[in-house]
Amino acid sequence: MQNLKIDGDRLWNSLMEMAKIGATEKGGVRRLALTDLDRESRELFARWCEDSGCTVTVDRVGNMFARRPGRDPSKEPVMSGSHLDSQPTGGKYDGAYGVLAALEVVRTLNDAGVETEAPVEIAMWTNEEGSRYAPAMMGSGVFAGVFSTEEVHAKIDTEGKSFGEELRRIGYEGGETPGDHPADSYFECHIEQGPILEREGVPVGVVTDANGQRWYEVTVTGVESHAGPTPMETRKDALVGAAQMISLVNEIGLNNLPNACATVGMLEVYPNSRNVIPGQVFFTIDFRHPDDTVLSRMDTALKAGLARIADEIGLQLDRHDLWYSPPIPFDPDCVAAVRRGAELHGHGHRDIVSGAGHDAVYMARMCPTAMIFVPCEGGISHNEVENATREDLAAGCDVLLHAVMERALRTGAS
Ligand code: HGY
Ligand code: MN
Ligand code: MN
Repeated sequence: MQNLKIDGDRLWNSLMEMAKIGATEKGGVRRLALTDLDRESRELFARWCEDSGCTVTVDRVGNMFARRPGRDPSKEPVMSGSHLDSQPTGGKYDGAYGVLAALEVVRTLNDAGVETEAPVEIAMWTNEEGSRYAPAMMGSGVFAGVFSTEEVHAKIDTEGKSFGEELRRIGYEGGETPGDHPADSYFECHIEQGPILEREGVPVGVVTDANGQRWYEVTVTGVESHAGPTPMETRKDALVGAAQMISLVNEIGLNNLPNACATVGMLEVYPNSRNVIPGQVFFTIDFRHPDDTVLSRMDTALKAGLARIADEIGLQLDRHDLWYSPPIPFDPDCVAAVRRGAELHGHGHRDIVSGAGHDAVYMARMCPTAMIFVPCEGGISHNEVENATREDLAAGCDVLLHAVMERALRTGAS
């Protein structure tokens, strides 16, 4: 078992093949959840899994599972996977690496004729990104019982298309009840999406914890009027209010360093005409921190600050607390298996906390879970220039192979 290694070229070629689906001119991918491109990536994934002897099932929110049988079908599967949907200006590796690294583990086990005790199963989660349909980690969230199938199906995108109708349109509303699918453990490979591993020259990140997140949607309403004759002192300018609120978000992030992150990613101005004082502004807020107490403190400061600014300018404030995903520790035994995999394969490694959310965050509620990070160039992700090296991607996949085999070859009660 110890000297078994994955085929790095095959993994790389699969990544490049998958990256053709939704490829953008700048070298990234645009493969939004539940679009025809999502369907195309699912079909390629399913074909590759079936070619590798797996049986593919789909649940009611489109999560896909490709199971490689083990000697004992009564044992719960050792799962590994990630997502294939991307950001609008996403990269080739965010998500796809975790799905295709899991497939490479299956292909390697097939080549070596390894029969595991427990089944090995690849998971492909619907709408991890939360870009077209918010919040993020939606498919794994339903699987973990955080969201209901019905509430997720009812979500609508900016064009008014519902999750459920789009899922049916692409043909991926399966019959399995989400979460009715026990698992022994779950491992996810992912690029770090931050600068630490590259900066330290370390190829493998042993992910011990994941940040907590709080997402908000804010609508500020003032009075739209003529930009010319309306005196400054009488204005109720929604954009001036939003601008002060956006500065507040940034300030809250800076006041909670070194681990806080605070981002306004979406902003819509109404009526968005150069000579009309904006009457309404919509924007989103994304807070992150590994310590729940600090995340709560950021939440309190935000709510007080938004109300103060709205009051000072005489604006109506509507704040929707969209999503809260608490910080989580990953399973010590699975984390140790990842560390052992790195050591056995002679790959440098260091413990690291995930700044990004991942499906593993919700799988950690269902079974022992851990993650494996590899560096990405400049720490850049959610950007079409996202890049990673063939060697690092292979190193992370070797570690995944070890962790999966360690769990799936165990005999006796799992
Ligand atoms: O937002 C996140 O952390 C993830 O990319 N969905
Ligand atoms: Mn991702
Ligand atoms: Mn992402």
